[in-house]
Amino acid sequence: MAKRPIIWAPDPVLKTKCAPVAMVDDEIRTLMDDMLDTMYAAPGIGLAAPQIGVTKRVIVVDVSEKNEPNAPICLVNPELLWTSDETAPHEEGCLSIPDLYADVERPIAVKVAYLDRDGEKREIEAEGLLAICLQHEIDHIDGILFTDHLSPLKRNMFMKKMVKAKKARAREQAA
Ligand code: GNR
Ligand code: NI
Repeated sequence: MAKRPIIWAPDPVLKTKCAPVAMVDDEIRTLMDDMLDTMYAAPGIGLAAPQIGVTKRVIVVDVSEKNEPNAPICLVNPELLWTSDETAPHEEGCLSIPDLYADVERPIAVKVAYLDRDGEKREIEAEGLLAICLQHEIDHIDGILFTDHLSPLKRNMFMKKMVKAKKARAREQAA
Protein backbone atom coordinates (compact mmCIF):
# COMPACT_ATOMS: atom_id res chain seq x y z
CA MET A 1 0.00 0.00 0.00
CA ALA A 2 1.42 3.37 -0.95
CA LYS A 3 0.36 6.92 -1.51
CA ARG A 4 1.45 8.26 -4.91
CA PRO A 5 1.84 11.88 -6.09
CA ILE A 6 -1.23 13.38 -7.81
CA ILE A 7 -0.66 14.92 -11.24
CA TRP A 8 -1.87 18.48 -11.71
CA ALA A 9 -3.41 19.99 -14.81
CA PRO A 10 -2.34 20.95 -17.32
CA ASP A 11 -0.56 17.69 -18.10
CA PRO A 12 -0.86 15.50 -21.23
CA VAL A 13 -1.46 12.39 -19.11
CA LEU A 14 -4.78 13.93 -17.96
CA LYS A 15 -5.84 14.37 -21.61
CA THR A 16 -5.16 10.73 -22.55
CA LYS A 17 -7.87 8.23 -23.46
CA CYS A 18 -6.82 5.36 -21.21
CA ALA A 19 -6.40 1.74 -22.32
CA PRO A 20 -8.74 -1.06 -21.20
CA VAL A 21 -7.31 -3.54 -18.70
CA ALA A 22 -6.92 -7.02 -20.26
CA MET A 23 -6.81 -8.91 -16.96
CA VAL A 24 -7.44 -7.98 -13.33
CA ASP A 25 -4.23 -9.31 -11.78
CA ASP A 26 -2.14 -8.47 -8.70
CA GLU A 27 -0.54 -5.53 -10.49
CA ILE A 28 -4.00 -3.99 -11.03
CA ARG A 29 -5.04 -4.79 -7.43
CA THR A 30 -1.86 -3.06 -6.14
CA LEU A 31 -2.66 -0.09 -8.38
CA MET A 32 -6.18 0.09 -6.90
CA ASP A 33 -4.81 -0.14 -3.33
CA ASP A 34 -2.37 2.69 -4.06
CA MET A 35 -5.20 4.73 -5.60
CA LEU A 36 -7.34 4.24 -2.47
CA ASP A 37 -4.42 5.28 -0.21
CA THR A 38 -3.84 8.35 -2.38
CA MET A 39 -7.57 9.22 -2.45
CA TYR A 40 -8.08 8.85 1.33
CA ALA A 41 -4.91 10.84 2.09
CA ALA A 42 -5.93 13.74 -0.18
CA PRO A 43 -8.80 13.47 0.93
CA GLY A 44 -11.11 12.87 -2.01
CA ILE A 45 -14.23 10.87 -2.89
CA GLY A 46 -12.82 9.40 -6.12
CA LEU A 47 -9.63 8.92 -8.09
CA ALA A 48 -8.81 7.79 -11.64
CA ALA A 49 -5.57 6.00 -12.58
CA PRO A 50 -4.33 8.81 -14.91
CA GLN A 51 -4.31 11.15 -11.88
CA ILE A 52 -1.34 9.13 -10.60
CA GLY A 53 0.17 8.82 -14.08
CA VAL A 54 -1.21 5.39 -15.07
CA THR A 55 -3.18 5.51 -18.34
CA LYS A 56 -5.36 2.47 -17.62
CA ARG A 57 -9.15 2.29 -17.26
CA VAL A 58 -9.22 1.95 -13.48
CA ILE A 59 -11.16 4.16 -11.03
CA VAL A 60 -11.91 4.08 -7.31
CA VAL A 61 -14.71 5.88 -5.42
CA ASP A 62 -15.89 6.18 -1.82
CA VAL A 63 -18.72 8.59 -1.06
CA SER A 64 -19.31 7.36 2.52
CA GLU A 65 -19.76 10.03 5.21
CA LYS A 66 -16.89 10.83 7.60
CA ASN A 67 -18.72 9.19 10.54
CA GLU A 68 -19.44 6.02 8.54
CA PRO A 69 -17.06 3.12 7.85
CA ASN A 70 -15.17 3.39 4.55
CA ALA A 71 -17.05 1.98 1.55
CA PRO A 72 -14.52 1.82 -1.29
CA ILE A 73 -15.60 0.67 -4.75
CA CYS A 74 -12.90 -0.31 -7.27
CA LEU A 75 -13.96 -0.35 -10.92
CA VAL A 76 -11.95 -1.75 -13.84
CA ASN A 77 -13.05 -0.89 -17.41
CA PRO A 78 -16.15 1.00 -16.19
CA GLU A 79 -18.74 1.63 -18.87
CA LEU A 80 -21.82 3.87 -18.73
CA LEU A 81 -24.72 1.61 -19.75
CA TRP A 82 -27.43 4.18 -19.09
CA THR A 83 -27.77 7.79 -17.99
CA SER A 84 -30.99 9.50 -16.91
CA ASP A 85 -32.54 12.13 -19.19
CA GLU A 86 -32.92 14.33 -16.13
CA THR A 87 -29.83 16.41 -15.38
CA ALA A 88 -28.88 18.74 -12.56
CA PRO A 89 -25.98 21.05 -11.72
CA HIS A 90 -23.68 20.19 -8.80
CA GLU A 91 -20.49 21.83 -7.61
CA GLU A 92 -17.42 19.78 -8.54
CA GLY A 93 -13.78 19.90 -7.62
CA CYS A 94 -10.85 17.78 -8.74
CA LEU A 95 -7.65 16.70 -7.00
CA SER A 96 -5.82 17.44 -10.28
CA ILE A 97 -7.25 21.00 -10.34
CA PRO A 98 -6.59 22.15 -6.76
CA ASP A 99 -8.71 24.88 -5.19
CA LEU A 100 -11.00 25.42 -8.19
CA TYR A 101 -14.70 24.58 -7.98
CA ALA A 102 -17.58 25.02 -10.42
CA ASP A 103 -21.09 23.78 -11.10
CA VAL A 104 -21.27 20.99 -13.67
CA GLU A 105 -24.54 19.81 -15.24
CA ARG A 106 -24.79 16.01 -15.50
CA PRO A 107 -27.42 13.23 -15.59
CA ILE A 108 -28.66 12.62 -12.04
CA ALA A 109 -28.63 8.81 -12.28
CA VAL A 110 -26.42 6.27 -14.06
CA LYS A 111 -25.95 2.55 -14.57
CA VAL A 112 -22.34 1.39 -14.89
CA ALA A 113 -20.88 -1.99 -15.88
CA TYR A 114 -17.37 -2.86 -14.65
CA LEU A 115 -15.02 -5.58 -13.49
CA ASP A 116 -14.45 -5.85 -9.73
CA ARG A 117 -11.18 -6.64 -7.88
CA ASP A 118 -11.60 -10.32 -8.73
CA GLY A 119 -12.25 -9.64 -12.40
CA GLU A 120 -15.96 -10.48 -12.01
CA LYS A 121 -18.48 -8.62 -14.19
CA ARG A 122 -20.71 -6.35 -12.13
CA GLU A 123 -23.24 -3.55 -12.52
CA ILE A 124 -24.01 -0.63 -10.26
CA GLU A 125 -26.93 1.80 -10.32
CA ALA A 126 -26.26 5.13 -8.71
CA GLU A 127 -27.80 8.52 -8.03
CA GLY A 128 -26.78 11.55 -6.02
CA LEU A 129 -23.09 12.10 -5.23
CA LEU A 130 -22.09 8.57 -6.30
CA ALA A 131 -23.58 9.11 -9.78
CA ILE A 132 -21.71 12.42 -10.08
CA CYS A 133 -18.46 10.91 -8.87
CA LEU A 134 -18.69 7.91 -11.22
CA GLN A 135 -19.23 10.21 -14.20
CA HIS A 136 -16.36 12.49 -13.09
CA GLU A 137 -13.99 9.49 -12.83
CA ILE A 138 -15.12 7.87 -16.10
CA ASP A 139 -14.49 11.25 -17.76
CA HIS A 140 -10.92 11.14 -16.40
CA ILE A 141 -10.12 7.83 -18.12
CA ASP A 142 -11.42 9.36 -21.37
CA GLY A 143 -9.07 12.33 -20.92
CA ILE A 144 -11.87 14.71 -19.86
CA LEU A 145 -11.70 17.12 -16.90
CA PHE A 146 -14.72 18.75 -15.25
CA THR A 147 -13.52 22.06 -16.66
CA ASP A 148 -14.16 20.65 -20.16
CA HIS A 149 -17.90 20.81 -19.33
CA LEU A 150 -17.77 24.57 -18.64
CA SER A 151 -18.15 27.48 -21.04
CA PRO A 152 -14.96 28.29 -23.02
CA LEU A 153 -14.66 31.58 -21.11
CA LYS A 154 -14.74 29.90 -17.70
CA ARG A 155 -12.49 27.07 -18.89
CA ASN A 156 -9.83 29.51 -20.11
CA MET A 157 -9.95 31.39 -16.83
CA PHE A 158 -9.47 28.11 -14.93
CA MET A 159 -6.64 26.99 -17.22
CA LYS A 160 -4.75 30.25 -16.61
CA LYS A 161 -5.15 29.82 -12.86
CA MET A 162 -3.90 26.23 -13.09
CA VAL A 163 -0.80 27.21 -15.09
CA LYS A 164 -0.04 29.89 -12.49
CA ALA A 165 -0.52 27.49 -9.57
CA LYS A 166 1.68 24.87 -11.22
CA LYS A 167 4.46 27.41 -11.84
CA ALA A 168 4.24 28.57 -8.22
CA ARG A 169 4.58 24.97 -7.03
CA ALA A 170 7.58 24.38 -9.30
CA ARG A 171 9.22 27.51 -7.82
CA GLU A 172 8.54 26.28 -4.27
CA GLN A 173 10.10 22.91 -5.07
CA ALA A 174 13.19 24.59 -6.58
CA ALA A 175 13.69 26.88 -3.56
O1 GNR B 1 -12.76 14.56 -4.18
C1 GNR B 1 -13.47 14.87 -5.15
N1 GNR B 1 -14.67 15.48 -4.93
C2 GNR B 1 -15.61 15.68 -5.93
C3 GNR B 1 -16.67 16.54 -5.65
C4 GNR B 1 -17.65 16.76 -6.58
C5 GNR B 1 -17.60 16.11 -7.80
C6 GNR B 1 -16.55 15.26 -8.10
C7 GNR B 1 -15.56 15.03 -7.16
S1 GNR B 1 -14.27 13.94 -7.51
C8 GNR B 1 -12.99 14.62 -6.52
C9 GNR B 1 -11.76 13.74 -6.58
C10 GNR B 1 -11.22 13.70 -7.98
O2 GNR B 1 -10.64 14.59 -8.51
N2 GNR B 1 -11.46 12.60 -8.66
O3 GNR B 1 -11.05 12.50 -9.93
NI1 NI C 1 -10.97 14.55 -10.70
